[in-house]
Amino acid sequence: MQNAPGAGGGDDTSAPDAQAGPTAGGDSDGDGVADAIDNCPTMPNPDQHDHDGDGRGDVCDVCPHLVDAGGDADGDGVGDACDPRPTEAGDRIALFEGFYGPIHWTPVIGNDWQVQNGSVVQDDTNMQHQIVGGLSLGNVFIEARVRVDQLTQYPQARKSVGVVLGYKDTNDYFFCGLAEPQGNPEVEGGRVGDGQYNYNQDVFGAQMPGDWTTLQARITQPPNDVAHIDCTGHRGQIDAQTGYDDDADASGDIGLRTNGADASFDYVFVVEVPPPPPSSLAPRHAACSLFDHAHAQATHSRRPGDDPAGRRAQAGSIGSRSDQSAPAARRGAGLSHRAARGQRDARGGAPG
Ligand SMILES: [Ca+2]
Ligand SMILES: [Ca+2]
Ligand SMILES: [Ca+2]
Ligand SMILES: [Ca+2]
Repeated sequence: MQNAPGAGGGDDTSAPDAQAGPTAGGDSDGDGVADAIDNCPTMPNPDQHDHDGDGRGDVCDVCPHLVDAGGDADGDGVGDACDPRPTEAGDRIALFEGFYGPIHWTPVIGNDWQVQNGSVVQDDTNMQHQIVGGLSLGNVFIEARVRVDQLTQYPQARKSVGVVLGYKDTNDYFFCGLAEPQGNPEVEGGRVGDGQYNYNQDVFGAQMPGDWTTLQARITQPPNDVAHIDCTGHRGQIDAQTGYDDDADASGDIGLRTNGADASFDYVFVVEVPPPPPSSLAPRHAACSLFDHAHAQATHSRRPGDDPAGRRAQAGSIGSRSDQSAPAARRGAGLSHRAARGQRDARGGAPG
């Protein structure tokens, strides 16, 4: 995932030489695009996709989802502008999906999704829908750009749109997304499987549908310790974040999810991060330091995990039917989050 070095120079007038790097008249990577106009001259990419339009093709762009200078200080292939640990090597881009054409993700809840105009779209507002990418990952950072287009017209139905991490089955996964449990959009992060979520009660300044929101989530789980998810949303000038701890396995697949909402996802970017060493829990809440690229001031942010115990009773925005069983099995510091599990909407999700 390194950027093409450009060695060999475009001014080489000799015949193409396989060892000389890109040449003006050659096609070093044999992808059918001449080096002089190939946006990844040393990596085959006949489609020339360049999602962020910065001149580096997706396959050789160290931050394929955002315009960057190509810097990668720790040399791990994840650009400085998007590296969860920009000065520590060992991270890797596990997935970049720009949704250029039909996708082959698996619908595990609800129906197939459609790719339209460069986004993957779920337009059914009547129920839950969830697709997963078919990856097996450990600790991950995931970013997705999403726009909610329409909500279910049932006022009492839960509404949420977000990314799925640590997916193992439809009863066991983490979630980070936008939700609108009481008419106010917010971010929430948590796990389906024990029914607990954290809610950022500092709301976004608009209804859930409308402009694009960037969601970022990172799961951190030291060996033999609790998993922590940081969940952040960036929308216009407003950031919101929350966090959640769970004594559960954070590894698994990644995916996308809607409930009671019509939404479009522009891209998904996933970095797999080595687990931290045991007992290196601090700083558990350092996620905001990851996210200072291309985003506005965190005028509405709050520390994840400091959600008071007395959060709203209407807890269940995600609406999985499975999230109302199984007692919480959480421990450790910062686990003061006692969502009103038993009071969530027993209907579970949108009508139907
Ligand atoms: Ca190429
Ligand atoms: Ca690019
Ligand atoms: Ca880029
Ligand atoms: Ca890096």
